[in-house]
Amino acid sequence: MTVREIIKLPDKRLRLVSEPVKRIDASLRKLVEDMFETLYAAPGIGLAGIQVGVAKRVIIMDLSKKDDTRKPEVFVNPEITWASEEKSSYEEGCLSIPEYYEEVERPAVVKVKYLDLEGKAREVEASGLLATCLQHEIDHLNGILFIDHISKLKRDRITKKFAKAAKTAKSTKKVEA
Ligand code: GNR
Ligand code: NI
Repeated sequence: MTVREIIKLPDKRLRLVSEPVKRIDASLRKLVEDMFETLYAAPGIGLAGIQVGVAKRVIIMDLSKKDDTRKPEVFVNPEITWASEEKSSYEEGCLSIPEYYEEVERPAVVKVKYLDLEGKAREVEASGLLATCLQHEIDHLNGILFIDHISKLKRDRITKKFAKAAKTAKSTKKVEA
């Protein structure tokens, strides 16, 4: 198992629409293992393939509390089949937008169909943190980030901040080299 690098804003790959998984094979299982290693190292509660640079429709999650038994969950080709009218708001963060947190309003309850790692079709009705996290991760598969759900003013501020930081890092590297 290997911790992979998490790609961050302003990396354009975060805007890619990921491709459906065609076959659940050894390479997908290896990707999932590495994603868990990466998630636990971060640490975070969910991760989409594209965050480690792989544009496949796979997400992983572990909502267990610190020090509790781990509860790894894998969702292959997840699709929202129903979303409640009722909304709920949660303070979100993203490993690809480090150290930025903002309230995001989303449907409070969603039904999601997906395949498990054995290729078995499943459906879950999710509420609370699971609903939030599933929607956040499925957004990643469609090139959408949580900052797309906040005001343009806040989004532009954070986008510019990360673009500037990347530019500075690049010029610093040149001096070091
Ligand atoms: O670790 C994460 N925490 C989190 C908190 C609130 C709402 C969503 C998330 S997902 C995030 C990890 C991540 O960036 N997944 O894509
Ligand atoms: Ni994220």
